[in-house]
Amino acid sequence: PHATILGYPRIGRRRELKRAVEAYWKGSISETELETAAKDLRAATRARLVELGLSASSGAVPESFSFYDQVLDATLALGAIPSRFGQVEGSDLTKYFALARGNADHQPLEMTKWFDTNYHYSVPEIDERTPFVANPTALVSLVAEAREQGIETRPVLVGPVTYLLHAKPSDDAAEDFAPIDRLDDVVAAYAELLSALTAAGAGWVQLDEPALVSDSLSVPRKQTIELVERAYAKLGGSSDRPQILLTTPYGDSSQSLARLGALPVEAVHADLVRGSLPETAIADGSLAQAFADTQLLAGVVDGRNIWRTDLRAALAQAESLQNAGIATVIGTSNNLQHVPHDVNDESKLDARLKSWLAFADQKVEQVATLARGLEGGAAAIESELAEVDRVLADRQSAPGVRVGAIRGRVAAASDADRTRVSEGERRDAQRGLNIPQLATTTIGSFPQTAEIRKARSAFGKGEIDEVAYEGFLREEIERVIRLQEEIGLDVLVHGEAERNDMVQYFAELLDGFAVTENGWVQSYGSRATRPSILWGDVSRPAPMTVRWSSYAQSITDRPVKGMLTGPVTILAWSFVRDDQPLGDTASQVALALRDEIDDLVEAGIGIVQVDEPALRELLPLDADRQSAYLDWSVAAFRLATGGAAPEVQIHTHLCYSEFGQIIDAVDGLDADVTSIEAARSRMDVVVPLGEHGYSRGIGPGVYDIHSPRVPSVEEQTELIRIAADNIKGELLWVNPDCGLKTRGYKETVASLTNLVQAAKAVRASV
Ligand code: THG
Ligand code: ZN
Repeated sequence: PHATILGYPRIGRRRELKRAVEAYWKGSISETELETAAKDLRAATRARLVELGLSASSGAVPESFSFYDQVLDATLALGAIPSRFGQVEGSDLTKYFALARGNADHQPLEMTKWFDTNYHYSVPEIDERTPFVANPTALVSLVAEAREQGIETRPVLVGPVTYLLHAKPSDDAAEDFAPIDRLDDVVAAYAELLSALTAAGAGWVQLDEPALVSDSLSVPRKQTIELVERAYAKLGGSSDRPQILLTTPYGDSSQSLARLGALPVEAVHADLVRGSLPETAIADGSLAQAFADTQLLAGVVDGRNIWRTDLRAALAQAESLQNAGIATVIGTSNNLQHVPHDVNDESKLDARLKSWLAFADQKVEQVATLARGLEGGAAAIESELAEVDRVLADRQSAPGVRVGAIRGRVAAASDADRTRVSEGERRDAQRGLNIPQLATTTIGSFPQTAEIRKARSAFGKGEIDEVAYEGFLREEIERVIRLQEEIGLDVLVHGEAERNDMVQYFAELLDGFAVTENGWVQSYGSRATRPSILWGDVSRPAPMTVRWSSYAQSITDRPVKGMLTGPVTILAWSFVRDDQPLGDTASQVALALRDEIDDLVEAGIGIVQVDEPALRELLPLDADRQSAYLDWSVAAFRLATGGAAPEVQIHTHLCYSEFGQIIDAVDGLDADVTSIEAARSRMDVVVPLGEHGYSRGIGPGVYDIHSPRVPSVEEQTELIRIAADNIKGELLWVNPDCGLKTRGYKETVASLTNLVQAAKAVRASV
């Protein structure tokens, strides 16, 4: 292709897709109306991409729309409907949403993280008998739709190896079955899809194979490349197909790049932001030889962050490939679905900060600019290069980007600052908190009612003043405290009614962060978040949570937990500056939180929870980089919490149960109590914890908050018993799996009442 991007945000500049899809789910618009809204959105996207500089011919415009998820799209295109769904009546779209969201009779497909991004995909369920019958209807109609618009488009599909390596065996599969065992069958279905695309007139197709850059999959990387060679020998060998672009976003494919170039495909992409150039293979000519008949799509524009690209450096990377005799095309490192639409939709951002930023539309322009540079040399884009030089220099020297006092404090932080007295000494010091065995608590948030959202929005718009808003929140806190007392919980929370989001709330109060108006990024399905922008040195101009926590503590005799979001999670769910190591940035955030903990304790709070649900998400795909990551992330948490006196009990919360890979790191956090998800896996985690000899407080969730179902006393009693059989009563806490923010009050009260009863029942018998 010509200069291109791997994909573009599909939710719409004003989340048009979210609105249409949710209206359809509610029944307020018809399927035809939804299809029309989607068609309009796709047409607007294609036109915009051409306007921003992509060619309308040669497949430069990717067809990366999805109603819900691109992996689910592949499942439907392959006809791989799990047999547990039986015959779903209705249109393709009805089936699609039944898999995505479940229906009256069926649980939805599970959702999980896509590589190391904040995006969640629908996990395919495959067994020995899963049918693979190509259903090209949706793909083919996109090609026709684009042609009507005068654009020769490039359909995009998750590739066969990545698809199967991200599937799980269905419940019907034999013990020793792995989805990748079905590779040949799946490849045959892909071949049919490609044939149908050729018939529809598609000149190019994009097949994404990021599995090639990951060490976190069920097969080792050296086997992944062999699987890819097998699959593409077959797919590429067919003459009845469009030209193939094979992509490897999210990491480093330099080790396998020459082998990919030798495949019978027409173009191979490399992520040159996360990955590197294979210098030796360039120098000895072997890369050029492998790419003799293949284009190399150089992913030099970063699709994972929102900073303006250093165009000179990007051009130099692409030129070094071109000068080595390789047919080089400019592209992005990955699909732009992970960044917001357009910086120009932000009217409230500081103008100077704005000039440093590039969202999806600006990244497309950069790709087009670099393509002109690659063709005509640096001279052809001199004014753009000069502009970026100016912007980058401005960013270097702008006030707030480097603050001496903050840097000095980080530099002075020592291991002693990250180390509390021994666990045993702390446990003794904390006896004054009078916490019973099998203590009951919640994770932090209580239901966010329509009333709460209304009040927050009214305050945001200036419709009610600070005094009125504060009064509202105090009443809400008092209500939540009384409710917890009535239910009989041991350790209370204030409920977090003041927080829109557990990261954005802090970003709005810390220096060094900015928040956006329209910077939505899809998280899963119709849901999105607005990641904050961490642009400068971080500090805390004033206490952030003390008002709410100390008020809550002042109206009850029971202990109230202070509630903070940890440094790693704040980084993971923001767009973070790219001009210094993440670990340095994390230390700054940690020091701000450390001061907050001091202030909370000063105000009479004896227990502080520092949540790190994203600790595992940021774990690098590349095995070589994992231990360095765990070092700085654990160090940041310890810097945040290490100043707490022995009497102060530090809690943390992690939103998952499979922490086998990081159990030593969790231990290294040195928190007094850790709550984790466990109900859905029926306490599977407690056995390995017992075997590991885990000696800190632990709260495996006994109430699955992901559905409105109310777990009975018996059910929760059984889970607590399993936990108590493996973990000493003194260490064991009883709590839900996660925060209650997305739940309604009715089921919350019923479930927590049962939880307290269940804890009492087990307490009486241990
Ligand atoms: N906060 C942030 N990032 C996150 C989570 C979070 N990433 C991972 C995980 N949690 C993602 N989960 C969700 C769950 C719900 C929603 C988004 C991500 C959601 N969003 C609303 C929507 O799209 O309608 C918008 C919310 C709003 O108005 O702010 O429901 O907790 N930072
Ligand atoms: Zn959680």
